[in-house]
Amino acid sequence: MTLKFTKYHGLGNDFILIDNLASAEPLISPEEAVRMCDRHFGIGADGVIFVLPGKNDIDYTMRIFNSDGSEPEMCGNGIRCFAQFITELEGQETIGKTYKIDTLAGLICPTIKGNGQVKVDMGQPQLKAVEIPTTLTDKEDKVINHPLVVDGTEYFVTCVSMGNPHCLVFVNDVAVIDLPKIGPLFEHNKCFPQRTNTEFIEVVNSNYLKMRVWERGAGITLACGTGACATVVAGVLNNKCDRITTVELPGGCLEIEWSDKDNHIYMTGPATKVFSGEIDS
Ligand code: ZDP
Repeated sequence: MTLKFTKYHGLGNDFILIDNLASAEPLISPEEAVRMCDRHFGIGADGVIFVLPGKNDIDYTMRIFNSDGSEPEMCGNGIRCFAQFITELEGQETIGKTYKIDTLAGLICPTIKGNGQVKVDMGQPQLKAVEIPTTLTDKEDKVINHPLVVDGTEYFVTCVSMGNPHCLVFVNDVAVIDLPKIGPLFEHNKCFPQRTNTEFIEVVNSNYLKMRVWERGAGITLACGTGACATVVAGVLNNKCDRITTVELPGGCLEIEWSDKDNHIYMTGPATKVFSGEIDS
């Protein structure tokens, strides 16, 4: 079968987008997604994203496979790429238009801002241990600045779910963190039954944070949208940043707002088309 695809990236977090509107199930299997994401034997990407039909008043449904074939609930950079790809499929880019997208993390609403920028209502963060999920504390309790020993070092972690799990760690200098070594030890730590994304964060000032990420199912990536949102939530909970803060990732910056009016998180950043093509699958 020949499959049409389009490559997009959000700050270097790159995805293969598939027009899957003719079917309610992804056109390819997780195993095929792993092959397509391979940077030597495939197209190369951090994940594959499917544009599926919506139900009732929902415009579209988004599903994602990570580069290891696992399926995350949500993807922040991915949904910006998704929104920009929809404008391409629809044949017009309406600035100010908001889409209702169904995800495994619930309803997520991106708005087209023009110049490739997309602002996304990412919904509310979940903070209870059972919602992350983590066994670090009692089910109903929050995990804020909680000790966790990994590889003999004691870290203080805050846990936030943006639909997908995040473990946030404030450090003095993100540059010295040995991500390939400790990232997997956080991801597969037994206190995270669904594994976890892990972000290391340096406070530059109260409205500017630097972050590096080890993603569940994808490893080191240049950016993580849900991770940037979770970073600002953790920063506010630990009195380290304002509710409106810039998060600098290796691939560039995202503007994040945790609104005190509706408790929703708003993320603004770019989605950039790279190329489109066809692959024999
Ligand atoms: O939760 C997970 O398994 C993540 N790897 C999903 C992808 C998250 C992403 N980097 C983002 O921007 O939120 C795409």
